[in-house]
Amino acid sequence: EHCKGANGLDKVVLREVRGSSAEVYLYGGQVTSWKNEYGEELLFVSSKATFKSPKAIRGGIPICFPQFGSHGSLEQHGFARNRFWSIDHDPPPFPTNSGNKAFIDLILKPSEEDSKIWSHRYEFRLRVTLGPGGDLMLTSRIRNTNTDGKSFTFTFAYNTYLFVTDISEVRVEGLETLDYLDNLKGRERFTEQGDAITFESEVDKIYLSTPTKIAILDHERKRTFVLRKDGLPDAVVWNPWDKKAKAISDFGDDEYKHMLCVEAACVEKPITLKPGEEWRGRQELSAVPSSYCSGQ
Ligand code: TA6
Repeated sequence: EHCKGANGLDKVVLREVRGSSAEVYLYGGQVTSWKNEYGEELLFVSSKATFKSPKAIRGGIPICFPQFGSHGSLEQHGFARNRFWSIDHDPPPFPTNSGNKAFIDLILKPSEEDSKIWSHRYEFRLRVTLGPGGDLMLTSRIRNTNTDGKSFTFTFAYNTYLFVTDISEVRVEGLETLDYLDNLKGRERFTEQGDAITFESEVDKIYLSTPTKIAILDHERKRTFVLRKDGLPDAVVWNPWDKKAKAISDFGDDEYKHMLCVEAACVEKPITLKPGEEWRGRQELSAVPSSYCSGQ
């Protein structure tokens, strides 16, 4: 279903028979809503989000490409998140069959203006799929279509804003004992302690070479998000906490209590594609009652 969203921006709504749904804006190729079969919203979008170019939509799943963060010559998190994507009506076949699932294919190619800031030709295909159980899958395929023989290099993240009931009651499992780069300390490298991760102040870390499965436990709601990833070795965890929240114009002062970014990413070792080569990166999210997950 293709319709108009906030500020008249085009969006696509995916619905699954049991009642779960997702919304994808062509602006940014950005998922802004993911609801379970009870209609409960699972992603965080700020009440102050602007839905207005050139600012990226604050929440949902912005796509960071071709640069994650501010390390590099491009604007923070690259430009994919504030470009207008198109519906890809005839995508090349995917190896995994999307079967009877609800999905939409989007595509981003560089405009002439874009070529001035990043002088490469590419085709970025994004498939957003809502699985029969309400799982949300994002698959990115990025192809180097340069005709001048040049390779290009990029970093990437699915900047996923999860909605949580109370950040101080949230636990992340799967990242303990890993090395991380601390964005709050100039990307210095540290090693995480042995316990599951909990939150009591600002966090902005890039965990390196993580397991493919990360669990985010929302104790208050007795809900566990399970994030699975493929082709994306790193995982970013971010919460701005109170002080940083106040400094972000499109983010409410107290909203940090209700969000946590956990992001399948590729940051430490950038990806290089030769002309004709394609890279694929996938993030899959499911939300299940916590009891369901215990002991796993
Ligand atoms: O994903 C973590 C992060 O890179 C943080 O460093 C923080 O700045 C956040 O993204 C938000 O960035 P943004 O450009 O959307 O304000």
